[in-house]
Amino acid sequence: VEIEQSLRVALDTNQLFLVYQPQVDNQGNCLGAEALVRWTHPDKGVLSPIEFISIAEECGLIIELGTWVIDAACAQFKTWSDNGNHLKKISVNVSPKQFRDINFVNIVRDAIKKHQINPKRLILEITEGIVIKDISDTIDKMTVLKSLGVRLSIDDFGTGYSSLRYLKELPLDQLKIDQSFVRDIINQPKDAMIVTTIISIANNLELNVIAEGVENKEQVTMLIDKGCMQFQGYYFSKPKTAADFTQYLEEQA
Ligand code: G
Ligand code: G
Ligand code: MN
Ligand code: NA
Repeated sequence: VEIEQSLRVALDTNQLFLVYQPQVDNQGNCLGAEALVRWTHPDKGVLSPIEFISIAEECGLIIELGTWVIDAACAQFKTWSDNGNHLKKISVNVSPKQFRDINFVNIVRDAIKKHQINPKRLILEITEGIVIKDISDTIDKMTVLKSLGVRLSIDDFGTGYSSLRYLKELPLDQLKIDQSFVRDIINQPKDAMIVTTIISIANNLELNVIAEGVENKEQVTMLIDKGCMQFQGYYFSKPKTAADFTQYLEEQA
């Protein structure tokens, strides 16, 4: 309850901010960023979303928080574009409750319109938890979102209730290989085989595939060898503040 009240205050007084983790191609060139929320708590300092997203979900504040995240990420993307830093994409995380909110599509539409961003540059990262609730509702909502032009990615792919059926039925654009599979890809043949399989499913279904949690060169080499051409992880960069990300983009250009 205490954290719930302070989260309410956080939303009202701008204590949340976004950091941006680069997503890169096989040359290490920046393609885009994943926006990740942080909270500067007045007493506790900067909090990770692990410490407050599930609370926000339980108390219903996730709708407002998620709306703020989408708006702030679109605003920042627009600023980068206006300054000549043309990212191919900006990814935002969408929680299951947020996705199921009846206003979700309107919220996405409003942000795109307000910030005048090309909708195909916006990637919504959705977890598999969304899908299991009600597949036909999920298909319907995703279809409406796709009609706006935005792109849809399954985050943490392979860790939830992965059903191959939804790969067939949902209008997806991207699979994001969970970091738990990438971590031991060099030493664990089973992890390597799972990653190989995810990449080949993605490539065969003409879905984009990105590996997360990439921490070293050996992992990059192996992933490229398996046909994955997009990466995110500490090997390339930790999440950066907007100011640091801007500087990083200018150094890349
Ligand atoms: O940024 P970090 O790697 O600490 O994120 C921890 C977890 O919080 C990840 O699972 C990530 O998906 C989630 N997360 C980060 N930002 C957001 C956000 O804006 N909305 C939601 N729903 N989850 C987020
Ligand atoms: O669930 P999601 O993929 O949105 O979570 C992203 C989380 O992974 C963030 O908390 C981010 O800080 C973390 N992360 C990003 N890159 C790496 C990495 O290379 N190694 C590890 N261990 N965590 C990472
Ligand atoms: Mn994510
Ligand atoms: Na993920």
